[in-house]
Amino acid sequence: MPLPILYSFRRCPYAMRARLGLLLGQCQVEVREITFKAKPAEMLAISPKGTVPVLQLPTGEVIAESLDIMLWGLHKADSPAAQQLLGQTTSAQSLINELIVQNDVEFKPWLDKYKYADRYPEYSQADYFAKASTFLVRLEAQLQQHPYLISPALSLADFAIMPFIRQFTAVDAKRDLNGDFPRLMAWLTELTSTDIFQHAMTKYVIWQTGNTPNYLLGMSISK
Ligand SMILES: N[C@@H](CCC(=O)N[C@@H](CS)C(=O)NCC(=O)O)C(=O)O
Repeated sequence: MPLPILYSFRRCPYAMRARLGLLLGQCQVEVREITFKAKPAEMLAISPKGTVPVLQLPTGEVIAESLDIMLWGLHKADSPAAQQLLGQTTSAQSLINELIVQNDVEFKPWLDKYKYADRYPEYSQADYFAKASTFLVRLEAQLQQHPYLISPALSLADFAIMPFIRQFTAVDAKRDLNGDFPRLMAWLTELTSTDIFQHAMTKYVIWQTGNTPNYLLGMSISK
């Protein structure tokens, strides 16, 4: 039985969240690491927009949005653990969705401008930091209420958002964010220390037609 194929890029936060979702959903997929300089024709043929991640199912269906890949993986798992991650109540589900939308629509564009401030001279890097921080303030407030973003238990929101907070902290690794965002920084350290994240960050050689396949195997959350 052929496996789904995931076109991925190790350092892309969207691809990271997709890999995490597939791991959490206990899905077994073939991973094809790409390079942006030479995107594989096989990937462009199924997803001409050319972004990663892209998941190609054995049925031919193509999922080319990271959040949809996470949702596919978790719905496929159909387990109590996956249900917990997806949110047990409609209010949990809507908070998960709201936080992820704020991450993707509002925070990520400010993060990109903060990271590449020299390309956006309208404002200073400090201004972009301040704009992006609005979201961090909200996450810090969430984490004051419980250990994870929406409740005492991990959810899709934690895994979908964490790669972007990690990217934000890496822009200026010398900047200490523990003073302003102590809970968020502890949360980030905890999540990036999990086996599942370490597994999601496995290094693969760039895929080429005919390569020996690399597989991502599902796993449960452990530290
Ligand atoms: N909305 C997409 C965004 C994916 C995305 O923008 N990925 C970036 C890498 S982090 C990409 O593939 N960019 C294409 C390029 O740089 O050529 C998703 O959630 O999957």
